Amino acid sequence: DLHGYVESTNHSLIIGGMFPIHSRTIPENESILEPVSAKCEGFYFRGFRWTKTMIHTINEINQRKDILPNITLGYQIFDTCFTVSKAMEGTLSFLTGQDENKPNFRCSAGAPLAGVVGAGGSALSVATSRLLGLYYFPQVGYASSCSVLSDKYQFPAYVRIMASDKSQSSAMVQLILHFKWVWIGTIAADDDYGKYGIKIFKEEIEKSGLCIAFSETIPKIYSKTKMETAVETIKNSTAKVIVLYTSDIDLSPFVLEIKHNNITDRTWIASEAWITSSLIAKPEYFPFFKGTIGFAVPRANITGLKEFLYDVHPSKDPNDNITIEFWQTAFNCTWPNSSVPYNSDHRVNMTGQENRVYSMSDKLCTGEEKLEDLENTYLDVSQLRITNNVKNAVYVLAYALDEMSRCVEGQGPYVPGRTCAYLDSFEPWQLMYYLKVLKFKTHDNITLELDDNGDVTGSYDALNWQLNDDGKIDFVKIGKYEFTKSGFELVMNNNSIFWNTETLELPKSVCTDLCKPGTRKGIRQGEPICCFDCIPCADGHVSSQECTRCSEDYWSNAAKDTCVLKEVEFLAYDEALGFTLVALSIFGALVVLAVTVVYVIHRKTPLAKANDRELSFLLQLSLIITLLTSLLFIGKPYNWSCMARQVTLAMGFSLCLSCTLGKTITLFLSYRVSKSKVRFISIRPLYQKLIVLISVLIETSICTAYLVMMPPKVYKNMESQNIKIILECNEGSIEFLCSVFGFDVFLALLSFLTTFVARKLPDNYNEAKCITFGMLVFFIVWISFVPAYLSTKGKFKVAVEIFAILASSFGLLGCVFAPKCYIILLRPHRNTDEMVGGKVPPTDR
Ligand code: TCR
Repeated sequence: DLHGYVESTNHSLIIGGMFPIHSRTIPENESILEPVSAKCEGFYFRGFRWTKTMIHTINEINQRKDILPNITLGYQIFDTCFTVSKAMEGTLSFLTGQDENKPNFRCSAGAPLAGVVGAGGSALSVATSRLLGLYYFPQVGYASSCSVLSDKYQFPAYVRIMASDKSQSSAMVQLILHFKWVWIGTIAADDDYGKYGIKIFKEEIEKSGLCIAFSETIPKIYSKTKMETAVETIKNSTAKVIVLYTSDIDLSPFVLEIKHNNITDRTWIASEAWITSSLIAKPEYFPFFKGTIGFAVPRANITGLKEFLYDVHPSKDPNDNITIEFWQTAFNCTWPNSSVPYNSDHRVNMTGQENRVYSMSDKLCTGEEKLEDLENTYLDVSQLRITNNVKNAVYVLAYALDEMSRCVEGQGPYVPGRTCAYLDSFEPWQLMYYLKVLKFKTHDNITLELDDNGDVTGSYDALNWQLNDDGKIDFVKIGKYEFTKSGFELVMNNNSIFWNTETLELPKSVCTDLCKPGTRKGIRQGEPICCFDCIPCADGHVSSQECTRCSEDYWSNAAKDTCVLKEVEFLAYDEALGFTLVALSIFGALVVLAVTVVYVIHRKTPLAKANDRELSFLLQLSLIITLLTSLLFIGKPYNWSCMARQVTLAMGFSLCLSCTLGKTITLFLSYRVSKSKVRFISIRPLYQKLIVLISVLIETSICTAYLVMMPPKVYKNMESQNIKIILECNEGSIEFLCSVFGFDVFLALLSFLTTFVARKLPDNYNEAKCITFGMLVFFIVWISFVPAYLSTKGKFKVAVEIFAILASSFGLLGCVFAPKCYIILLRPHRNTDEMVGGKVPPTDR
């Protein structure tokens, strides 16, 4: 009852084969009373071509004189109908030997069975090789690529002319990385091929940091709801790139579903089993599958195969039902008087979709139909890929047998005794030995060698679906995936790729677009890493992908995409505040100069001479110094200006205050003297100057120590304000600063106290009162300076200090010199000796 081919008469060895000549079994509806072998339907031209190729290869080997010269090979081929159950049936038939129940494979079809080629799909190979493996029965796969078949512990007798899907899955990931897609959907057939293929693919994807958008399976047995959920998922997903790991047979109902739902905007990544399949690569599906990319095993040409394939006709053998069915299906007619059922599709009952029924025809076949007019996969020898594997698989067995036949007794492989096995009496496990170490040159001159797992190394062509001028689909080679010295490598030729996008440009497949500059990825709880929110960077951080802090002198701009130099802040000459302060201080200095001029002109007058003229000049000089030091505070600070400003200020003040002290001491002493009724006492001006000299010396030494030991420096203040660098002076040592100005305060206090006591002293043009008042102004200004200074920031700090300097200087100027100038210039009558000496109380008192 098994479909298949047997050709064994007079042959001394048989090679078994298992091929999917049909693509499914017919579901049995009636209640089954006894087990029957399922019937098959859906003629699979590709599988038929493979079958024929095996026969062709065996014929070829039989004709060759160089391998197995004294032996003719026969074959026994079963149709697996692409189902596990049929494949198992076939395997059992191999093992039992025709109709026997107990395994007796040495007698099958009249000659012993040497090995089996096949079973096509992985699920079938897995099942059959478990059985064959029990007997260590050599099995050579030609299409099964599932990774588990590499496991020699589970499948000891299985070798294959096909790389494991591990390579294909890595190739796909490389391809995805190459095109920078990150968000990938996967669809797998519900069998070992699909599930293991996608499993490895997923592992590789995750290793590369990419994400899987969804994983769906295509049911083996048509189920409307399952199909619809899968299609719905695709529709709802943003993944534009979808990996489809399935054989073409399983894929075809799904393709109809895609067409039905008009899904045209996806780029499909095809697995090896359907990338060149004419079941899928039909022009009518092109709108949905254009631009598909996938990997196929390298193509080959097989000489003579074309002619052999054309040499098929039902009239040659009336019992060859398969050929009759082929003819009926290919030409859409019915062969007269044959029992072969006309090609049918029992799935219609399940799907209920009438449009999937094959159009039946009552036309009778004439036998005159021309194969040449036929466009059929079976006859298409332009894409011989798996077909070439079939040829090589047969050769593997033949070469292994050939090697075995050349064994020399005593040098054989089997220990002990280094014996040989012989073609007419070997055990299957003995042939396994030769299979494992086999190395030979194929018909197209490629050295074929099986690795430790019984696999061949994976090399693939990357193909792309494009429409050619005849309206057919071309499989254009756009690259290759090969094993090189540096490991596996994907080489792509991007220019020749046709993309399934409106612009014909590379599609994008992302969950969320990359974050714009100035933002960073924010994880979404519970979602894959490729889906994220974009969160703006914090101030002072910029990003292209990750937020990074700007380096020291830089700060982020408003868009947070670049670091810009921080604004440098200091009190500049050319801004209003700075300019006003400069003007004020210069004005003050000019006023002091004017006072000096007045003093010089009137130097002979008693008032100018009173209380030491030189001291007055010194005082004026010191005021000029203090007023002008404010200039040092304005403008960009440098190390030198930082050092100069405090020191000059302190020196200026110490000079100023020591002069005042010099004056007040005189007043104080004269007051004491006046109390003791001694009216005239003149302190020698020398002492006054000595006081000044000593004070200035002390101050100088403190300042020198300060500058030498802990000088003030420029300091970039970045803490107080983020977006600005405040250039300021770091005072170096607070202790020193305090002592420098502390000395000034000490002098000020001294002069205040002395004048305070002497303020009642009659006259001297109220000098004592004026100085007291001046000192008060001085104190008030500097006392209020402290909180004001501490509560301001940046350049205003400096401004506050300058205000204090100017205010105190103007205060002193106003209190000490204004009244005197007033008298000198406007009341010259009071500028007389009597008045100055204080001998006579002033009239206006
Ligand atoms: N490996 C698949 C079956 C398969 C196939 C094919 C079937 C491959 N290539 C071409 C039909 C046509 C690759 C498996 O199941 O392992």
